[in-house]
Amino acid sequence: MTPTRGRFVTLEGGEGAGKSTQLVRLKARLEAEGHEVVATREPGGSTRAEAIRRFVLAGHALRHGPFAELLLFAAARADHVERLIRPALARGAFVLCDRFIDSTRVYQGRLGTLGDASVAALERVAIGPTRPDLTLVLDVPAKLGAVRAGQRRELTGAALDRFEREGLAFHTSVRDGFLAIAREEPERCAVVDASRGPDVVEREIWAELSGRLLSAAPAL
Ligand code: Z5A
Repeated sequence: MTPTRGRFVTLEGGEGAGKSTQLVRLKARLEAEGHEVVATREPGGSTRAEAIRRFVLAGHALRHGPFAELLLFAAARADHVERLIRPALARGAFVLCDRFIDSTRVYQGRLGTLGDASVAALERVAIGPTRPDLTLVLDVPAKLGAVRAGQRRELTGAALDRFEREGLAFHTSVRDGFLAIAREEPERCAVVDASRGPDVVEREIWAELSGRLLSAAPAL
């Protein structure tokens, strides 16, 4: 019997937008409704992709040029999709992914030097037909995102990664890039004002997800 396909939800936005925070809350809420939920992230999510994540975020890939970095994001994604995301969707699970194709479109495409065509070609190869059903774009002003990311670093003691070293102008362009994608694909993307408190943001995310996906989701 062909398994019922699950639902694929991605969370996107600039640093400090609250993606990881909301992913945890959304997972708990869906599980309380009786759904199987697989929470994952990019770059990463599979053993090989996590190894690539460490290499890329340390800035090692960029030393070999922006094309090498783009190829590594694509290689990580192909492995992640094949080993984790597709099997989970085939079981009928909800897959919640912290960043996915739109991060590449924004950071490597719109803000990079490679052009949209290379990014689009590698996206097709890496994901095939496995596209998000819903993308939640968590939107915050870049300055607020930077403050929040700084607070999180203070708590965790993590060092600045290759992207966090970029300045405010870069992160403002990141925000504009995500908003532009959401305008281009309104049927897939929902923009959520994430500058508000986490409970309000959680409620709006739930309203978007349940309105767009839940009535059609497989009951487990
Ligand atoms: N990248 C790329 O270039 N190309 C690609 O294809 C992919 C990624 C997939 C990965 O970073 C980097 O890789 C990313 C793009 C690039 N770089 N940047 N910038 P990451 O995944 O390690 O980091 P991140 O996505 O930027 O995560 P983040 O900074 O942790 O942001 P977040 O997950 O959106 O936020 P958070 O951890 O949930 O919250 C941050 C802090 O704010 C924390 O202390 C929370 O308690 C607090 N918080 C959260 N929500 C709220 C609200 N609503 N109010 C107040 N405080 C809040």
